[in-house]
Amino acid sequence: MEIPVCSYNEWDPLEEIIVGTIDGVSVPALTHEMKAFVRKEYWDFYRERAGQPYPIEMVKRAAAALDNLQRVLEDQGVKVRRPGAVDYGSRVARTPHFETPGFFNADVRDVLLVVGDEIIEAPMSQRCRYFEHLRYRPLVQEYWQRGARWTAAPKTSMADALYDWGYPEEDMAWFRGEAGVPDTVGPLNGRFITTESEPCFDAADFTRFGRDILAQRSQVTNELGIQWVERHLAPNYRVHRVRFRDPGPVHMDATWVPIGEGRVLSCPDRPCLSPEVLEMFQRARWEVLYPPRGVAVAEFHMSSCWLSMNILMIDSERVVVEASEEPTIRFFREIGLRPIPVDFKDHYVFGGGLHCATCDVRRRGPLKSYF
Ligand code: DAV
Repeated sequence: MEIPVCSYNEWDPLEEIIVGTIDGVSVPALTHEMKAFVRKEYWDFYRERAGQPYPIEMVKRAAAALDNLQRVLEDQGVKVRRPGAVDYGSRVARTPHFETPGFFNADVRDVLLVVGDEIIEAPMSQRCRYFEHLRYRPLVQEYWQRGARWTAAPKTSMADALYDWGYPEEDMAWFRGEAGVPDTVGPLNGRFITTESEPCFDAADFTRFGRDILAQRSQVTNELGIQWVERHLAPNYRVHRVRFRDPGPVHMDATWVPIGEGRVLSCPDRPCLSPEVLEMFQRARWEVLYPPRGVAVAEFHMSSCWLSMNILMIDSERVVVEASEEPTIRFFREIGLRPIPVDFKDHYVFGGGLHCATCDVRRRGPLKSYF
């Protein structure tokens, strides 16, 4: 039986991918942990509309962007799978520990971590995303029935103890990639919105380089979550902790982004602060490249302009990039890549770019040690 799932890195030739679906999204409540995620200028929007649908035009445009991405990928010879639509209406998610109106965005990369032939469902940490894995279950089960491995990491309870309730609101005002952030702010000072009461992680805080996987302690991933992945994947994979100068780290895929064997993009606003990791890349003669700042004109409710580097490699030559990011497109041409522009900025409002909204299922290439 041919294994339907196999991917070890972010750049081997892509054969099959999941593209997220946005239908059924509703405005999440501005819970404590979401304040470290949503830009302050939008807090009132989330306070006033929690549980309601987003403006229909906003959803339609994002859905069209996702459909368009599917077509572009298919034109490049990639098989695309989509999760089915869900209709949870304005239903409230209720567990023994909390209740909250839902969210369900399209960012499958945060929810599923594919390592080799295994699909790991991330336990997440934001209450509005508690049930998000359910959207992918029919697809994941199908892959499992065809021979893939399927693991659900211990589901985070998201009880009150998971959150640092004294986390200063003024620290939440700093946004990812802002200049001039004092060293005393939250994560820069070792303080995060999530505690260590139980393991939690989002899949997008892990970046795969064959046998080596980088892991970031962030607002949504804690040290226990990293330990869970580390011990689960040992001894076949080595997990390395990495830190960046980021006052609100959430996901690594607009911060440290490999584009092929030997080359990684580093966000100029969020330099790597881990000497051991930098040394590991230097020793293996990897080139660290600094892309230009994003320029897309879009509503960034939950992310920064650096979604420009949240790209998707079809192989180590073809890079799918947002069509309005002209400086980034030029940059890719200059370093010898073949950019494939796709109009995707209408999806940015829901927090994710081209990498966030997708999840590799199969890339052709062996498991290797690059370091
Ligand atoms: O730059 O705001 C975006 C990554 C979201 N999944 C940023 C990080």
